[in-house]
Amino acid sequence: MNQKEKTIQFLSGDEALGRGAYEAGLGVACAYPGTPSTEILEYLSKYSEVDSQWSVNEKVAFEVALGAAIGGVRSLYASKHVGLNVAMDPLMTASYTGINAGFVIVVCDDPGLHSSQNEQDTRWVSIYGKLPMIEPSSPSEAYRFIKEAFQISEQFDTPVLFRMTTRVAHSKEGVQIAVRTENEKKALPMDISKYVMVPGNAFKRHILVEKRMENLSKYAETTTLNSLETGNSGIGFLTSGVSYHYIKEMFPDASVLKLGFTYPFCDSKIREFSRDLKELYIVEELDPFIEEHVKTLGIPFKTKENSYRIGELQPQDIPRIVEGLPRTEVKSTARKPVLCRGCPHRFVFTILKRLKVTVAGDIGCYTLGATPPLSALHTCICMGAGITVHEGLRRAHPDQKIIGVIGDSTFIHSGITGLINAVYNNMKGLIIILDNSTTAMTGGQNHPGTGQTITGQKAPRLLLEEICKSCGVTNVDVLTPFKFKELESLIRQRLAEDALSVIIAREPCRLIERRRSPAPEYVQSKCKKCGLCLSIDCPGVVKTEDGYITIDQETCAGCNLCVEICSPKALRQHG
Ligand SMILES: Cc1ncc(C[n+]2csc(CCOP(=O)(O)OP(=O)(O)O)c2C)c(N)n1
Repeated sequence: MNQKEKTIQFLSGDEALGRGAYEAGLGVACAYPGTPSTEILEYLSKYSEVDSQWSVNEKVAFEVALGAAIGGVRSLYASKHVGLNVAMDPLMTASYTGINAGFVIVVCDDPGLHSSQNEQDTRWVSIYGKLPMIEPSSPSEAYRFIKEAFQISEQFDTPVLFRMTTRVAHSKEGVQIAVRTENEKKALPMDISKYVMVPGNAFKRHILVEKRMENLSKYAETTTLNSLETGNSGIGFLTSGVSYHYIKEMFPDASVLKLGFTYPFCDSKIREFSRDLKELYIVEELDPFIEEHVKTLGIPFKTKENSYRIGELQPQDIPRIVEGLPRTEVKSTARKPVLCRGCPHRFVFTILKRLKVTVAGDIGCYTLGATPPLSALHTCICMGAGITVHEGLRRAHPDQKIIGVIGDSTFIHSGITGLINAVYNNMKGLIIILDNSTTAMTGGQNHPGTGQTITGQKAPRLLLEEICKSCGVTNVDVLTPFKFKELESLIRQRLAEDALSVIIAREPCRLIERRRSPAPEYVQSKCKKCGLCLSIDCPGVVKTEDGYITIDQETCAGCNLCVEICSPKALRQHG
């Protein structure tokens, strides 16, 4: 703690975790952005003692952090839940090698799909990967538990999974902070039998992994990460994570066993807890992870019915679970997500809609090209799939007009291998890289194509056009989507050719370049009420009650896309 720092700080769960890790002597931190985990690295990057990086994807982040831990420095990996899928290959074997200095794998789940493509429950990875799992329920626990995680990692020679959820990651709390402890760097390991996972070595390591799980089970019985509160109502709750706070809010007199060390389970403690209760309830968000295990212990309990497996738990769900009632349908009042005013992606999707092509999409702001009235993006599976699913669709329908789209950060993350695959396997078609020179979806992080590191230092700038050419694509064009007509005719031309082409639609995100031009002029007498200008889904073009439109001067960024597509010429560029 430096002298200027306050001892109590108001921190989000992500920041508190970062602070705790920093104080635990963290040396290397690697991540690829993803909501709700992004702020962990953003926070850590302000400490010069921590070598922080945005890695190009989660597998790379995992391996760099693991390498540093094997090298003898406390290290941390962070990603969102789906990011861990990308890193699963090294994860499964890191469980066998173990570590040299502490290694914590932070993964942030997103119950309720605030910003994700699925709702997977990462607690299962602890069983599959044979790794301990820690689960804080609040920012102050994230701060305290992460320190413990490094100790467990070193004591048991294991990577440790550390699961956050959106509510824990993004809620804020006053956290009492302390000073950083410097750890002595350990020597580089030369232990071939431990770190070279050829079958003979891996077999022996697997035996040790099973032994480690037994030892961790014993540890689970005594660790203070699992906490017991004895109430006086005869009702007891077995829970983990943020559900604990909802229970306390709704049933303050109940007994609660909160699992902060979620896996392996503390069987004796659970048995003892349930013994004197009139009724045991298991309350957990998403999957029946605790529930399935408690069934194997033969302990009777009550729990939520299946409708609660979907979506985030709310405090008001808890009484309904106790009363055995199904979940009430949550009425969504969320506003419709829309591309920002002046967003360059809107130009591309307006063209694609006009061309009536099938578009294999990917994940980023541009996924909003799928929302009506644009409705011009037809698949979105995972990062990188814009290129590979394009190939699959074309293999299924070689005669159809199919285009693949992908963002710049996503192209570097996992699009390049798909492009090499397409070239190698003689695929034809058109890929459009929507290059807004940032990772906009997660708040505008740098990546190799921006020429800056996480701390804003200059880095060699990766040129996407050169990468595409090196992959073997011969038709590579770079064009700003603001040259609307040129871009449209280039797309038409490339679509008609019997070749594989890449068009890089390059224009910086409006949130980086806050450039605004005057709003266009609207001549109502020329307006045919055809609705073309409304079809681009721009928040600046507003339909009036009499069927005409008005340009919202406050909202309009002056991109003039509406001018481009207004065939009656009722809209014209200002001045
Ligand atoms: C495996 C995985 N990691 C991270 C994310 C979170 N995420 C979604 S899209 C995206 C990148 C968006 O950047 P880019 O491709 O440049 O598109 P933009 O949003 O800038 O249009 C990220 C990091 C994710 N969904 N999946």
